Amino acid sequence: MTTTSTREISKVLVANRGEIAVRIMQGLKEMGIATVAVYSEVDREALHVLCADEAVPIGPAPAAESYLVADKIIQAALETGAQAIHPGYGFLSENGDFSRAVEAAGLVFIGPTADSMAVMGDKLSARRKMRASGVPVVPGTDEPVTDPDTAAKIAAEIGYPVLLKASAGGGGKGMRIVQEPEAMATALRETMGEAGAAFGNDAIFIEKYITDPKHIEVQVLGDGAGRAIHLFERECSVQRRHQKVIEESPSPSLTPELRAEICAAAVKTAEAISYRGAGTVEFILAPDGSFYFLEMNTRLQVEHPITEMVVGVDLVRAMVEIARGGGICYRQEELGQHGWALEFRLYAEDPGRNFAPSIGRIETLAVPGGPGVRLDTGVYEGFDVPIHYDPMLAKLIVWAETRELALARARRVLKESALHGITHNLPFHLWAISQPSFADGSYTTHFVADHFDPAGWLPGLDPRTGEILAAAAVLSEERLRGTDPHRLPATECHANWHLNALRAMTRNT
Ligand code: MV4
Repeated sequence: MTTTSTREISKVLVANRGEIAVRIMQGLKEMGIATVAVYSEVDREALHVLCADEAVPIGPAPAAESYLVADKIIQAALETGAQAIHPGYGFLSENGDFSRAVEAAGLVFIGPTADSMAVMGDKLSARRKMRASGVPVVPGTDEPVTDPDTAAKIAAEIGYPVLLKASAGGGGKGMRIVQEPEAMATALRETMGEAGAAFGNDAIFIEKYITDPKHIEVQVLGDGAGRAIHLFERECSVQRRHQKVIEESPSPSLTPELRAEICAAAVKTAEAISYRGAGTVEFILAPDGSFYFLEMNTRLQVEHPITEMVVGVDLVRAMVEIARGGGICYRQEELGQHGWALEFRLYAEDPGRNFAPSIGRIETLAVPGGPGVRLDTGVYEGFDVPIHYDPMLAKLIVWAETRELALARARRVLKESALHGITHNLPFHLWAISQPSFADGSYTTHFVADHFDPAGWLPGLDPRTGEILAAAAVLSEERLRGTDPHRLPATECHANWHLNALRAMTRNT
């Protein structure tokens, strides 16, 4: 057993922006820990800056000149007297050089070791580590393949179709499906070229291509000394262009037996690398019920709130406790899944234009409260959404006792929510949850590609315009009829326009 020294953490710098920076600061404040924000020139009035006790400017808008500059961030922590840095997700969160530099500066990095990041950041080394630890990996190679004839020979053994994957890739970048031997040479050359250019590493490996898989991931916490626990699974199969859009927990696809097996494999993964802090082990679940390790994300994830709601934990607090040297603050035996949670990512994007990002000022952001409703937001009314960063604005999370009730609650909350000033994907979410394969839980990673038709999507009319017109129509009709607009029969209109219309008329006027 290692003796874990206890580190004082009473002030933390959050090296991030947007909703995750806000979420982390909320957790820190509840622990009585002071918060320091960093911000770029366009983020001077961003929500994470307004939420922090102190805020330090770190440079121009482009992330490469601000949120990705390790030295400036470490300097800000030292100057403000923070003892630790929480990296959030994205930016520097999975950068081993950053975590090493943080520790070299005498600060605590609230996350895993650089060694864990290195093993999992390289898909081939992760595959080898998992195979050696007895975690199932997709049938394929454990060494890079460069020669097309060797590649074709391996593919013939595995059986077509196969997938070429870049060892340095991830999140769907640097992958190619090969359907037949004739296509191998070109595909291999192209994937190697792309990987070399994108990641500075052209190592490619081959895996059997699993058709129509589900994406299941398991939340873990490790103590950094070889012990880990799991916090059950999330299903993240609603994605487009390898970006998740809706996640839920539990997964509707797992039997209790399969759940136990996958969660045990995730614990084995974390323990095999003496993982420290919060991490996520991703698996693909094939239609025949077999599951395979895909990759491990060595950070707090976007979709962590659904685990928090179903398991009843605070993952930010757990991360800080581990970083302090206090170990894992939950015991496996006391954890279970209670009810059902769904997360809807609110993006500033136009579903009708291939989900192209949109910009503008948030004119209205009104999400109803009520039981089982959580909004993790990085924006507020009056905020100009900058073009420089991720277009995700906020996450709407709902919890209820059962999946059916959670879906009913989600439908109500999505309909009653108003987001004006930018084009966004709230209507997409209403569309998604009303699809039969979503409603019955049978959806796979091909859900959006198979069912969503951008050509049939409504053109991008500014919703505020539409609602003000609708409100004017309601009010003039009311004047003629002399009745109360609140008593109108509820119209099953997908934007719940009469409620939104009243909001639109009474806000910012
Ligand atoms: C796969 C796969 C099928 N077979 N590997 C996509 C992102 C990266 N994490 C790995 N991915 C996949 N790997 C094999 N052998 C299908 C995917 C995949 C996918 C995985 C998870 C979530 C969404 C996905 C969408 C398309 C493809």
